[in-house]
Order: sequence, then C-alpha cells, then structure tokens
Amino acid sequence: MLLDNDTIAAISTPPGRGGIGIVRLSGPDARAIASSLVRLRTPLAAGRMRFAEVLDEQGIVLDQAVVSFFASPRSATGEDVAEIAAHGSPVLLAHLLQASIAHGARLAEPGEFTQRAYLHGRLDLTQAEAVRDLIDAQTLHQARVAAAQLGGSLARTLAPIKQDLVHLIAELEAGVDFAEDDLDLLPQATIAARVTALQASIATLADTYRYGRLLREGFTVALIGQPNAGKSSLFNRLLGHERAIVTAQPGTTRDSIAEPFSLAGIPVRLVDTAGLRDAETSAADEAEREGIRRSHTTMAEADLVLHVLDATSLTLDPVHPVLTPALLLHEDAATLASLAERPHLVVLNKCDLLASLPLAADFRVPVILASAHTGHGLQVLQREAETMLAGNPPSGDTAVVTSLRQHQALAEASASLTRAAEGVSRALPHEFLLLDLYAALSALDALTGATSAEAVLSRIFSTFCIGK
Ligand SMILES: Nc1nc2c(ncn2[C@@H]2O[C@H](COP(=O)(O)OP(=O)(O)O)[C@@H](O)[C@H]2O)c(=O)[nH]1
Ligand SMILES: [Mg+2]
Repeated sequence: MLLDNDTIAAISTPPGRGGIGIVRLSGPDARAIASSLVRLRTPLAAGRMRFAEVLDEQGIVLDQAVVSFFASPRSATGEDVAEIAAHGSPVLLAHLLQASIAHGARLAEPGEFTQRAYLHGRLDLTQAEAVRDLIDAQTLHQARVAAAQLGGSLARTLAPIKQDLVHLIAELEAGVDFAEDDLDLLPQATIAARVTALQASIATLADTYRYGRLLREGFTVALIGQPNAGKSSLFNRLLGHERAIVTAQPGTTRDSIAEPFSLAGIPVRLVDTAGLRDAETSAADEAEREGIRRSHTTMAEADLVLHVLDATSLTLDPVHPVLTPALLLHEDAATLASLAERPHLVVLNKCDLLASLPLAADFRVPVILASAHTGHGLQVLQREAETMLAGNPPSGDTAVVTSLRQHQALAEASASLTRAAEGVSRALPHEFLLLDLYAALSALDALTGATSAEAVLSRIFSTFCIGK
C-alpha cells in the first residue's frame, strides 16, 4: 500500500445541524490550511486548542471556533492533524470543507483517516476494524468489546502465539540452513507437540467468533406457543412497554412483530408471533391462518425459540411435576418435538395463577417458571437465553474475534498447521514443514496486518550464535 502524501479533509461530525460540527484535516499541510481558514490570536501549537474566528472569502467573521492541532507522529493518524470545531451548521461546515479544498486539501475517502492511522502504524488491522465496530455499536456491551479490541486485545492475545511460531520456524530454519553444523535437529515429537500447542491456542481464539459474530450481528429470539399462552404479554414485559396488543381473546396477534432488545448487552430481535394453533381444526380466520404460517417461518429462522406454555392448562402434579407429551395440548407436544434439536427454552407462563409453585428442578425437561403479570422468572429467562445464545461470554480483556475476516485468517493459520502436523507425522524434511509454518505465520500476520519476516530473521540471528 502506498502512503499518500497529500492532505485530506472531511466533516467528521454526522450530517445535519448540531451544537458542534468538526472539520478534520490530516496530512503535511493540515496546520497551514487550518490556519488560513480562520483568524487565530496565537499560532497553532502541538497538543493545544486555540480560539479562532471562522472567516468567509472576504475575511468577514462567520463563526467562532476552537482549533486543535496534533503534530506528527503523535496524532490519531500519525500525520499532522488539525480539527476545527465550529458550530454545527451544515452551511458553515460545507464552507470550511470547500475552503480547505481550495487551499489544497483533498476530500477524504470513507475511512481514510483510520486507514492512514493503520498505514502509519498507529493501529493494526484489528484495531482499525474495532473503530468501525465501536461506531456501529448499538449496545454498551458491544462498545466495550470493540473498545477492548481497539485497545489491542486481539493483537495482545496473538502476540505470544506468533512468538512461539516464529521461534519454531527459526529453530527449524537454523537446522535446515546449517545442517552440516553440529546444531541438533529438533526431535520430531517436540515439533509435533509444539505445532499441536499452537493449534490449540488458535482454536481457542477462533472459537470466540461464535460469540463475537452474534455480538456484532445480533440474534433473533422468537416467542412461540398456543394462542393465549401469554406470548404478547411476555413480549411487552421483556421490552418494558406495551408494544403488542394483549387480550383475553385467543388469536389476537395476527402478524409477527419484531422489536430490538438488548439481552445482557447482546442485540436481539425479539419476535412475537401469532401462535401455533392448529389452523385446520380451530376457529382461525384467514388472517390468523396467515399469521400461523408466519409463526412457523419465524420459528424456523430464530436463533432461539421461547416456547411459551400456559401453566394453568397443564395438569401438573404438584409433588413431581413432569412435562410429558400427554400433559400437553396436541400442538404444544408437536412444537416441543420439532424443537428438540434446536436451541429453545420452555417457559411455563401464568405461574401466578397456580395454587402452589412447583420447582423448576422437578420437571423432566428443563422449564422456566414465569409470569408475565408479576415478572416472576424473567431474570432467569434472560440469563438462560443469554447462555443459550452466547455460551459463556469471554470475560474481561479476553480477545473476541468479531469479523469474518479475522476468523478466516485464523482458520487459514490452523489449516496450515494441520498440514505441518501431517508433515511431521510423515517425517517429511523440515523444508516442507517450514512452507506450512510460514503460511500459518502469514495468515496470522494478515490478521493484524503486520509482517514477521524480519522477526524471523532477527530471531534466527539473535538466538543462534552462528558465528559466521
Ligand atoms: N394471570 C396471568 N395472566 C396472563 C399472564 N400472561 C398473559 N396473561 C393473560 O392471558 C391472556 C392472553 O395473553 P396474550 O399475551 O395476549 O397471549 P398470546 O395470545 O400468547 O399473545 C391475556 O388476558 C393476558 O392478560 C400471566 O403471566 N399471568
Ligand atoms: Mg399475542
């Protein structure tokens, strides 16, 4: 990638009117261009903010602004950066941008400030992706994970793995290049063990993608069950407002309704459905039949199904409650059977109407005892749903793989290591193993955008005193 040597400019605040609007410049002429757009009382200085008056072409004052200047390399992009924070008027900001261009700046491409930060080594690729994730975050938890990655969590997790790989390569290289010397060749078993250890570390990191992807893209959680089981009531209760219509009349909900919802910081599309009453035999009209058909589609597409049952419709033995097909209505038994292989939770709603509350642990299939009216069991429901969806979320500063690109790089590294392991077991010459190990290294390099060729060389020459 070539480093552009020009100065770029853009309006960095969102379009529209606002209290403050910022025009940002990055490049060798950032300071000069910014200074020519405004009247400053004292010249711009690195790391300082200056009060300034924004001028039009005739030198008439348009606005008052604050101009910050950051000198290369200690700036966001690694270049000279100037930011003019004026009032957030679209015409004023457009004027500042046009004037910047008239003074020699070029309109920045989307993401170009971050790209320059990467090209100047201020960010690695995973951090650049984290900038995008942070801006796109819809929940605070998403923002936290993006911020950890922006802070270099992924690169930090990767560093020791890469170091081990570089070390192995260096030792094999030394053995290959200087085979005639009395450097011991690594025993096959040692090589095999080290390749396996590398693979395990990479697999652990790659596995976080399940969580990372869902964290980025979110899930669909569908409420399914008989009409009047209380799906819409649970839907409203979970959302915290009366979104869906609730009546005592079965078949009230005709269409599927989806609402965004945050489940422990994970973005979720919560879908309320018409329910699954048997359209052929029941009093369902045409609209409800269509609603039922859509419920089936929603159920098939959901990442998690909440199967809602009306607890009062079951004949529960209070001492040993079981949930057997015999106790369920025909449709519920069929739904439960069809959900067997899919992530789902059985929610026994309307528990407030039961004479005595059975213990969830006494049921033969896992159930959650809940009440949309009192809110009973809803915390358990949310916790269980979260576990079903995300597994156990990685804690603290643990790196989370959040993009397909990152995951593919790890998969590539892993595949190369598998080939290397096969090579070891077939006692192939080290030249062949090295090809696969280098491929693994370059996949890991692609992940952060670093290159390790030099690291390998310096490792070889520093660890082994060849003396020639
Ligand atoms: N006592 C009690 N009634 C409930 C509960 N949840 C729902 N209901 C009532 O059951 C009826 C049907 O509820 P609704 O949410 O429309 O069910 P849906 O058809 O599954 O969407 C309404 O009269 C609700 O007030 C609950 O937890 N306890
Ligand atoms: Mg409903």
